[in-house]
Amino acid sequence: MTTTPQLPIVDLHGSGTRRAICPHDCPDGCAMTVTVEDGRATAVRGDAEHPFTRGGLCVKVNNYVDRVYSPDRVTTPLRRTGPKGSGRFEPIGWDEALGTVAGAFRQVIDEHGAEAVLPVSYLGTQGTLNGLNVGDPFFNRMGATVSERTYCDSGASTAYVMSVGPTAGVDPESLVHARYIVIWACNMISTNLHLWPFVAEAQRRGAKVVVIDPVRHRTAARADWHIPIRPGTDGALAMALIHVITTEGLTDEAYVADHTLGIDELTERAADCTPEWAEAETGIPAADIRTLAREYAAGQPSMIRIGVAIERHPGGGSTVRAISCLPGLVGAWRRPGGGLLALPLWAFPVNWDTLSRPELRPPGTRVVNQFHLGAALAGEIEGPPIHALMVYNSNPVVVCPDQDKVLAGLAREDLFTVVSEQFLTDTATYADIVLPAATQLEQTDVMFSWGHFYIGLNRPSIPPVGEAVSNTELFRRLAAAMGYDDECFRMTDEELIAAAYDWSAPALAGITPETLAETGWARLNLPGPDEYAPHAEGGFPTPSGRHEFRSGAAAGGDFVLPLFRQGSNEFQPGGEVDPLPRYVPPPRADGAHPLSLISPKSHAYLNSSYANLPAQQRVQGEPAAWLHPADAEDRALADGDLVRVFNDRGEILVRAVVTADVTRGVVLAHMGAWRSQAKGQSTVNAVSPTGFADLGRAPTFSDTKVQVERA
Ligand SMILES: Nc1nc2c(c(=O)[nH]1)N[C@H]1C(S)=C(S)[C@@H](COP(=O)(O)OP(=O)(O)OC[C@H]3O[C@@H](n4cnc5c(=O)[nH]c(N)nc54)[C@H](O)[C@@H]3O)O[C@H]1N2
Ligand SMILES: Nc1nc2c(c(=O)[nH]1)N[C@H]1C(S)=C(S)[C@@H](COP(=O)(O)OP(=O)(O)OC[C@H]3O[C@@H](n4cnc5c(=O)[nH]c(N)nc54)[C@H](O)[C@@H]3O)O[C@H]1N2
Ligand code: SF4
Ligand SMILES: [Mo]
Repeated sequence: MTTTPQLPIVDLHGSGTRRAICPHDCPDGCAMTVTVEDGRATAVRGDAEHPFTRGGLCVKVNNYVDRVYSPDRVTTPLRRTGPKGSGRFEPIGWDEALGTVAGAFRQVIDEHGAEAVLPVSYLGTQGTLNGLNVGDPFFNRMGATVSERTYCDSGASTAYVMSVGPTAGVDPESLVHARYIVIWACNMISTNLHLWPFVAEAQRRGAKVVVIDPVRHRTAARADWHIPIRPGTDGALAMALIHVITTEGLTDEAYVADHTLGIDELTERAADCTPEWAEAETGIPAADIRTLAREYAAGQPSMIRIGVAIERHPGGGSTVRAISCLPGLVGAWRRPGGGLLALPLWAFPVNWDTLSRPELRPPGTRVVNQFHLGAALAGEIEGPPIHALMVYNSNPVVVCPDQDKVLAGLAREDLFTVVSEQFLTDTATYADIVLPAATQLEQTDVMFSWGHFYIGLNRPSIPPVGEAVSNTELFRRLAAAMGYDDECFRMTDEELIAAAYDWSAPALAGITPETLAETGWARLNLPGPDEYAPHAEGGFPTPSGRHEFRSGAAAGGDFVLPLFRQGSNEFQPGGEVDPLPRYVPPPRADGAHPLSLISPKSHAYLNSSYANLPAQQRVQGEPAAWLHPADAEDRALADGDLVRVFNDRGEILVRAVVTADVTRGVVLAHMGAWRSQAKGQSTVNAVSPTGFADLGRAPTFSDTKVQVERA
C-alpha cells in the first residue's frame, strides 16, 4: 500500500476547465473535459488528447450536464408516502433517513438474522471506489446474504481464464495491425464506439472485417462480411472452425507445439464437427464456414473480439471455450493485434479483496445470485426469507430477469427497501427510503477500463447537487449509523485510492494518484500498441503456462471470479466442467413459442440509464420488436403494428418493426427502456429466463423462446 495521496483541492465554486472520466459501464472509459462556470457545469466534451476517446463522447453522454441537473434528479433523502410503486415521496433529512434505515436493518437482524438482509448492486458507476464493491465491506460485516452479480461477462471470463488465464490479451489499440478481424456478437458502433476507428483503420490498411451476429446492425452494415447466425449456435460454428483448421493443416504447428496444451484431444473432439453438421445448427452454409476458417487462419495476425451476448445461452461457456482455442491454433498471438479481445481489465492491478473485505464475512454466509431476486423475494430460496433489501448502482426492475416476480416481491408490505439513486427509477419507486446519489461530476474516483489500457482519476468538478453523496460517503454514513467501527469504514476517498490498487505493480510504474491528478489519465506501463504481443512466446497465466485447449483449471469445477461477487474465499465451486470445449445446443423452439428473442443493448441508453431522459428517448424511439418479413407475414403483421411478445413467464406490448436485418426466426427487443414508458407496463425482462449458462453462472437472456401476435 502506498501512502495516502495528497490530491490538489479543486475549487468547486470557480470557473474553468476540469477533467473527468465517464463513469459508465462501457468499455470505452472516455476521458472528458468539463466546462465549469461559477460552480456550474455547462458542457462536457471528449478529451482530444486521450488516444482512445479522441475528442468525442457518445449519444448517451454528450449532454451529461442535462443528466446532472435534470429536474428529475433525486436531491434529498425521500420517504415513501403512497403505496409501494406509486412514486409518492416526501423529502426528509439525512439524519432521519439514516436512522430509519439503520433501525430497519437492526430490527430485521434481531428478528430474522442478518441473512434476511439482501444487497443488490451492479454498475451504475464502474469507478473503482464507488462501483462494484463499494457496499461489500458493509454487507460482509453485517453478515447479510451475499449477492452474486454475474450479469455481465462472468461466464465468458470463466471460459477465457480456463483457456488463457487472466491475461489482458490484446491491446485494443493494436487492432490497427490486425489483418483479419472477427467481431463476434458485438454491436461495436453502439456499445464500444471508440474501438471502431481502430477497426476502420485496419480495414483501410486492407484487413477484412467479419461480423457474426443474428442481426445486421450498424456495425454489421459496415463490415466486409456479415454472417447471420441462429442465436445460441456459435459453439457449433466455433467447433466447425476448429475442425477445418485441424483437418486442413491450417494450424501454426510450431506455435501449437511450443505454447499450447491438448491439441490431440481437441482435434479428436472436433473430428465430427464438420461444416455440414454446423450448417444444420447455425444456418450458415458449409462453404462459408470453410471460407471463414481458411481466411481466419491465413490472415495473420487475426483477431476475434467477442461481445457479452455470446455467453447468454445454456452452452455459452463452452462456446467461449471453443472460440478461445482459435487464436492458439493459428498462432494469432505471435504479433501485435492478434489474439482474442474480451475483457482487457486484467491489465489493471486492482486489489479486489481489499475493496470487498471478504474476511469480514461470517464463514458459510448464504449466497444468492441476483438473477434469483424475484425468487428470493418470494421466499423460494433456502434459509431465512428476505425482509430488507438495499439497492444501489442498479435498476433491477429493468435489468433483472423474471420482472413480474421482482415486482411482486418489491410490492411486499413486509419488505423494507432502501434505494440509493440519482433518479426515481422503476426500482426506486418501490422504495421505503430513497437516498440521493452523486453523479461523476460530484465525486472522486479512480477509473479502470475494460476496453483499453488507460487508468484515469476523476475529481469532482462541481459541488454536490442538493444533498447527493457519493457511494463511498453513503457507506461511511451507513456504517456509522450501524455502529460498525472497523478501520475500513472510516477510510477517506484518498485512503481508499491508496488501497484500491497495487501502486507498486509494474503496470503502474511511474503512475501515482498525484501524477494522475495532473494528467487526468495515463497509459499503463506496458509496451505500446505497436509492440504489445504478450503471448508471442507463450507465457500464459494458466496452470501449465500454455494456451490450454484442455483446461487444467477445469479440474476444480465451475467458478465465478471474485470480482463478480463480494470478494473471494470460502465459496464452493459449481458443477463439473468438461476440460475440452464442446457444443451445447440451445433449447429447441416449441410450437407455442417458436421464435428466439434476443435483447441486446440499445443505442441511446446505457443499460437502463438515460431511458428517462428526453434527448436519448428521441434517438432511441419507442420500444419495439424487430421481426423478419417472413415471420411477420406468417402472423399477418405489418410494420408499426402493436404486438404482444410473450411466453409462459410474461409478455411485453411493443411496436413491430418488420425488417430483413434480423435473421428469420429471431425477434429483437432492445433492453433498457423503463416500464413506466412501456405500453403494458413491462419490459423485455418480463419474458427473460432465470437459468444459468454452463460456466460462471452467466445469464441466458438470449435464449428466450417466444411467440408474437397482434395486440
Ligand atoms: N449504447 C450502449 N452501449 C453500451 C451499453 C448499452 O446499454 N448501450 N451497455 C454496456 C454494457 S454493460 C455492455 S456489457 C456492453 C455490451 O455490448 P455488446 O457486447 O455489443 O453486447 P449486446 O448489445 O448485449 O449484444 C451484442 C450483439 O450480440 C448479438 N447476439 C445476441 N445473441 C447472439 C448469439 O447467440 N450469437 C451471436 N453471434 N450474436 C448474438 C446481438 O444481436 C447484438 O448485436 O455494452 C456496453 N455499452
Ligand atoms: N434482457 C437483458 N437484460 C440485461 C442485459 C441484456 O443484454 N439483456 N444486460 C445485462 C448487463 S450486461 C448489465 S451490465 C446489467 C446492467 O445493469 P445495471 O448496472 O443495473 O444498469 P442500469 O440499468 O444502468 O442501472 C444503474 C443504476 O445506477 C444508478 N447510478 C448511477 N450512478 C450511481 C451512483 O454513483 N450511485 C448510485 N447509488 N446509483 C447510481 C443509475 O441511475 C441507474 O439507475 O443489465 C443486465 N441485464
Ligand atoms: S458511455 Fe462509453 S462511449 Fe459514451 S462517453 Fe461513456 S465511456 Fe464513452
Ligand atoms: Mo454489461
